[in-house]
Amino acid sequence: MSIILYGVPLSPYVRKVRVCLAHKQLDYKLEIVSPFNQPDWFLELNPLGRIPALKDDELSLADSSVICQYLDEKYPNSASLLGDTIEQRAAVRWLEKYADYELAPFATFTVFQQRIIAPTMQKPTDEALVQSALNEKLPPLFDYLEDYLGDNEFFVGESLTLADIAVSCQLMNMEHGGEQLDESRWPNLAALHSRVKQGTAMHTMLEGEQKILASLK
Ligand SMILES: N[C@@H](CCC(=O)N[C@@H](CS)C(=O)NCC(=O)O)C(=O)O
Repeated sequence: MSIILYGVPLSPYVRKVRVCLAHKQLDYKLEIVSPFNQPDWFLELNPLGRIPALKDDELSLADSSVICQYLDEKYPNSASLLGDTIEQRAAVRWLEKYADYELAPFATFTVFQQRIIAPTMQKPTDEALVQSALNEKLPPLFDYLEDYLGDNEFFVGESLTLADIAVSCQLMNMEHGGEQLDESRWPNLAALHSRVKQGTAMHTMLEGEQKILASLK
């Protein structure tokens, strides 16, 4: 078995795959490919030019959801991250999509992008855009997740799934952008994020991410 993951650690989608790989205790090599101006060879792995992509021996895959589902099914050596029943698996897919396509535009592609990435490209931070994401766009999305979660330990079932990981990965980028989830307003969601962050799979890689973040600043 030889797994290569292509991308950068600060991408929430790359982080999702890394947490999944760590959960499955799979060895892999992280080959750094930036989301900007990828080399031509990378477009053969993902013609859309987005990270992450993954190679497992002869197989190459793109898209974090596709990759995580593949890893879960190919290596059933630990508890499934996809849910146990058909109903649970549907709920996990919904919440993962919600995180990847609804939270991401604001948590990652606005707060993180504007505060951390834009300055590295000599572009000014559009703080009005950040404030609109924080005050108008994200709160209703967090309200929905807070209600969905209730006082359960995990979004779906009794153990960690890709739903928890995907949501937490987006919150992590918001945090990297200097914004914590308000725990007085969304206490269950904040507690879930904190649990996922402290889990060994995520915890071990956050130290490395903090170093990269410090170097960018
Ligand atoms: N749905 C994709 C989203 C991946 C994605 O948007 N990655 C960003 C980096 S965080 C990227 O590569 N952006 C470059 C681009 O869109 O050209 C996934 O889950 O893998």
